[in-house]
Order: sequence, then structure tokens, then C-alpha cells
Amino acid sequence: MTIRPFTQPIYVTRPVFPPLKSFTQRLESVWSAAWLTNMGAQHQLLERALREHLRVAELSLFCNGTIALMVAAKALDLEGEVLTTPFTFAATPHSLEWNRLTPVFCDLDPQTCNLDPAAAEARVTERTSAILAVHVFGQPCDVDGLEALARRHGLKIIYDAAHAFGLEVDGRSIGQYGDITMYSFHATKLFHTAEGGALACTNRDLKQRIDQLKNFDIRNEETVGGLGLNGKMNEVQAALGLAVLEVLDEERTRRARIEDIYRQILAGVDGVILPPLNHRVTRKSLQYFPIRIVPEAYGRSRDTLHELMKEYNVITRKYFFPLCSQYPCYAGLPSANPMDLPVAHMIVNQCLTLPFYGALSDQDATRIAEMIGALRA
Ligand code: T4K
Repeated sequence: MTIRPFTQPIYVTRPVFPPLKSFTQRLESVWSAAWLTNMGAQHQLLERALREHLRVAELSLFCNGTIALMVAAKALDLEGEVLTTPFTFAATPHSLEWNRLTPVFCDLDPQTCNLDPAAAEARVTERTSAILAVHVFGQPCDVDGLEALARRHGLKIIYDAAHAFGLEVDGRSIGQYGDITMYSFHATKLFHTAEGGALACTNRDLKQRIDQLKNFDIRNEETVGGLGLNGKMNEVQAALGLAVLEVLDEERTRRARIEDIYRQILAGVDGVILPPLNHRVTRKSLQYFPIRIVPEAYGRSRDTLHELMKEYNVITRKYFFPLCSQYPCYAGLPSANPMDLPVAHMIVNQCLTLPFYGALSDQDATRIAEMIGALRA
């Protein structure tokens, strides 16, 4: 088969752009209210809309997901060590370090690529105060296993659901698990506010604490309680979010179609592992489409395929290479020893994230999947 290069680069994602008018109409309200930030009308509207959309009891908006994660750890008064995954974006362990907490990297479940509760339990010490788990690529963590682990050792759980907007397990929103769940609304996410994020929790007092912390820990006109920061989402971001929310169903339908195309074609390619289908997932996140390349069966390494596809103008991504435990700032930690993270080291060399966004046509998705088949050696 001859492989035809794309004339324009095909990126791993393209942001959702709602009709400009639905954004500018909301901006007119912002202008006439002369109110730009500090929990204005658009902020209130989006907070309520997302609370309903995500079916969570409490939600607090943020300027981005990283600051939200930092506030989550602070709001739970965590201390000492936090069990976490090395296979994630830099923001996950960085949010701990910014709180002077020590990330303790634990190995992964080879199916889901998420934190393995048994591997995490082996790393519990008297200094452990919490688990920070990531639903990587929108695959849910073993929420039951992690909850049991937390209960046995008196630990808090924060879920990083940056990739898991809209994900449901057993008919329950992913934001209802654990003590706090963080969402990212970065431009590259299914739902976005250009930059943005949120924390979901089940408890009114915790929501109030989070709201204080994201506003410098100001309690009233004359009192600053402690060490807060500025994590507020502004009115322009919130207005964009409201406009994006209106076209979300359309985007989800398109992505589900692209997922079908990829699954159908790639299922027949030896050496390509598709994202697992979990029967407990009652609503998918549709955020990423990561495949794994097994070189012995595919005939080429993931890195070679990544480079070859670039030659045809398909810009896939090696999320999340290298592991966070390999960053110079974490490599010296005892938990970063590669001998103790064998599954993570295997997965990080196999994963390749394919272009996945609503504006990708069926024909282009088909061409990309067939290209992966044709490049098999
Ligand atoms: N936890 C996890 C597990 C995360 O993955 C993330 C963020 C966070 C926490 C922190 O949340 P935030 O603080 O970001 O809210 C991107 C995103 O910047 C980042 O939000 C995301 N995870 C991470 C996985 O991906 P890059 O460096 O890969 O982005 P970039 O600029 O290379 O964009 C990817 C592709 O998207 C480009 O090749 C082209 C396209 N693109 C991008 C932008 C920004 C566009 O077409 N238009 C655009 O405006 O990090």
C-alpha cells in the first residue's frame, strides 16, 4: 500500500471552537456588567452548569488544573508522603512538591496504566497521608481497590481527572469518588475554558475551604486566614466555557465515531494494543486515544513509528514520556528506582497518543489507522 502524506500537519488534538457568536454574546454581558473576575455572573453560571453536567455535589472553578491540584492538597492538610503514579503529566507530582509533600512513585496496573493499589500499599509508611491517583487517558483507576487501601491506612484520596471529564463508572460520575477530584479545562481538553480547571468534592465545608484558599485565604474584609493563592477563573474564561458546553454533545458524538474507526481498523494490526474496554464504564471520557506498540509483534518500536508518522505529517505524541520519576527533580527519590517500577517503564516506551478530536474527518481517521497498519514491519 502506498502511504500518502497529509498536506497539512495533523496534530494530536485541536481545541473545540464553539460558534464565535455564542461567545461574543456572553462577552457583551461581561462588558455591560463591567465585571471581569472575582466570581462574577459568568463564573456563577458555569459553576452551576458544570456541577449539574458532572453530577457532583460541590464544584469550585479554577484558573487552571495545576493550581487546582495544589489547592486540593492544601485543603486536605496533607503532610509527609503521598502515593502517586509516575505515568502522568508533570503537574501531578509538581502539585505535591509545591506543598512540600514527597511524591512516592508506585508501579502501575498493566491494563489500565493507572496506579496499582497493591504496589501502592507496599509503599505505605507512617509518613503517608494520601493517595494522588490519575485516571490516565480517561481510563478509570481501580476506585474500589484505592478506597479500601485508603480506609485501611487512614489516607485521603485526590483524583487527578484531567483526562476524565464526563467519565462515569457504574453510572456514577468519576467526580464522586475520593475526597477531591480535579478537572483540567485546558484548551487541549474535551471541555475547555482555554485555561482552567475545577475541584469537585462532596462536602460543603471542604468546598468553602477550597474557595477561601483559591482567593488568598481571604475570610472577610479584614481577615486573611493563612497561606492562600490566586486560583480564580475569570469571566472571559467562564463565558468561553459556557459556549463550549453548548457544543459538547456534538463533539462527543464525533469523537465516538473516530474511536470506532480506529478500533475497527487497528484491531486487525498485530503488535497494536488498543485502550481496554472496561464494562464498568457507563460513559466514556473520549479525551485521548492512546495505543500501545509491542515491538516484538509490530516489528518496529513506538519511537520509530512516532518518527515515521511525522514524515507523513501526522504528529502523534509520546504522552507521558519520560516518566515523572525520571525527571532530574525526582530521579533521586528512593521510590524513583526503575527496578521498582517495571510496569511503568514498559508502558512509557509503548504508548503513543493518536490524533483525536471532533474536527478530524472520518476519512482522515481512516487514513491514519491504515497508515499504522501499513507501517508495520
Ligand atoms: N494532570 C494531568 C494528568 C494532566 O494531563 C494535566 C495537563 C494537568 C494535570 C494539569 O492541567 P492544566 O494545569 O494544564 O489545566 C498539554 C496541556 O497543556 C496540558 O493541559 C495537558 N495536561 C497535557 C497532557 O497536554 P502539551 O505540552 O502537550 O500541549 P501542546 O501545546 O503541545 O498541545 C498539543 C497539541 O494541541 C498541539 O500539538 C496542537 C494542538 N493545539 C494546542 C493548543 C494549546 C492547538 O491546536 N491549539 C491550541 O491552542 O500539554
